Amino acid sequence: MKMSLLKEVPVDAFPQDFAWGAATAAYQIEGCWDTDGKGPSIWDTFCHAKGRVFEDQTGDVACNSYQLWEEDLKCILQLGLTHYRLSLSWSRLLPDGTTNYINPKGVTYYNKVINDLIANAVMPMVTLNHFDLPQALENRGGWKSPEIADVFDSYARFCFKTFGDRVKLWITVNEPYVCAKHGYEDGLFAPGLREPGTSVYLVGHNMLRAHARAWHSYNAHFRHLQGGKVSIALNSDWAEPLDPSSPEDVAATQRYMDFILGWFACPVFCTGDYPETMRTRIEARNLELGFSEGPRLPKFSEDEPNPLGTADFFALNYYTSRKVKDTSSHPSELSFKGDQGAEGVMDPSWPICGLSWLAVVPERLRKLLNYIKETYNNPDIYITENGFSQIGPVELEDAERCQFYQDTLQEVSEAIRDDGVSVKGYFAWTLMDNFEWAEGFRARFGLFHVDFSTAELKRTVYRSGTEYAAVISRHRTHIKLEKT
Ligand code: PNW
Repeated sequence: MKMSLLKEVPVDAFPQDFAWGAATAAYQIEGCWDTDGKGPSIWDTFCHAKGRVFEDQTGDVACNSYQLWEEDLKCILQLGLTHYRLSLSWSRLLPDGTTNYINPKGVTYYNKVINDLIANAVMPMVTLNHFDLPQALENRGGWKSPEIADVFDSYARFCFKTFGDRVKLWITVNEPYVCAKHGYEDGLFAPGLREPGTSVYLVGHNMLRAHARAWHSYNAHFRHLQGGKVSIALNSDWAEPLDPSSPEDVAATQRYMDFILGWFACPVFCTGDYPETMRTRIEARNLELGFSEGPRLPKFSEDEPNPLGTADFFALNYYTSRKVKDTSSHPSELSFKGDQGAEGVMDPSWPICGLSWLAVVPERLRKLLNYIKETYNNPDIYITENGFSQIGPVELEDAERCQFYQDTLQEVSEAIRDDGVSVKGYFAWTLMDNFEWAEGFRARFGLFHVDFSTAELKRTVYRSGTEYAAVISRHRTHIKLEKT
């Protein structure tokens, strides 16, 4: 018997109905990119163009979850998850993105997944869009086009109507920050546009509009029948000043948070508008750079639903942290970073796991949870993603990842018990190794390893998977004892 590394997680700190989950996303796992009537998404197009992704890898096959769903289900059951977060491929359901044509095979696939989960007492949390916008919509302007809110709303209603009798937890859009910044500012993600300082805000705005429309649709037409909850998944670093005694760094740290988390959380949870720091900085920079082509940061129109109040819980994706220094007086071209006027750096003492941006700082999750509690009026929080990547040789004995989960869950337990943060669930990213976007398959986040070298795509549990399962099982036992 090996010593368990996760044995210290104090399971009694977690509420009885705590959601123990793992998450995935359609493009990262499904494969079958053009099978059974699926339409292409912007990630199909992006990966098929050369030079975008590590070694020109693609999600054409990925984990082949479209055909191997039952293998995924076995993994889910082996972990003993209470919840599983998946995303729907919009263009598998609606090949051209609109409800003009519904692909019956897509509906059949997701019905099977959802039914199998429920038959096994695993609650699905379903994301409507996790980066993979239908290409047909991109051809009409994609997230830059104002009409996208309407099209998204129709898609969302279709999903609520089709699956909402069984799905009670919905995420409209995954990480609007990453989608807008990587997709339209830096060009690292699909659709690969580099339009610094402009499109990023427009895209973010339309994602918020789309989200708000979908939430209102749910609220007006489905909530009373289905009784579910709808939110939007926001990613955020935790930030702290590089030099805590410098007022400039302290102010830059707040801007850093406002330009990542506040950008979306402030409109939805606080004021119905963007953070003041964003408006002020962007207007000042317009003057400075002589930019006069309209407001870069759009205004929310009075003629449509405002985003304020359009989330039934707070969905947080947390990976890493930064020390922040002020760069607001540095000369810079029109860009998001220039507007932010803050630069995040890593503390040299922080270990890096796999990916260069991913400093491992689990203890800062507790700080971020407290910040959300204070700033956004003590919402119920689901940690909808959090994980640890491996690069290089496969190590099934992933002791470092085990330590990471131990430390992280310890922090979450303290946030719940000692700080009174209302954390309702935790979803490990990710169920199994998969297509890690521009990094291809080289960065592995899985609780299960997937052998991509053969067509069987065999799933094998990592030690971290076994240990996560043991935590969940201890929590279940604890509940039973409490009830007797
Ligand atoms: C999230 N960054 O994306 C996504 O929701 C997942 O699909 C993804 O696999 C996971 O995190 C791990 O990367 C991110 O560069 C992608 O800071 C990039 C960044 C953050 C999150």
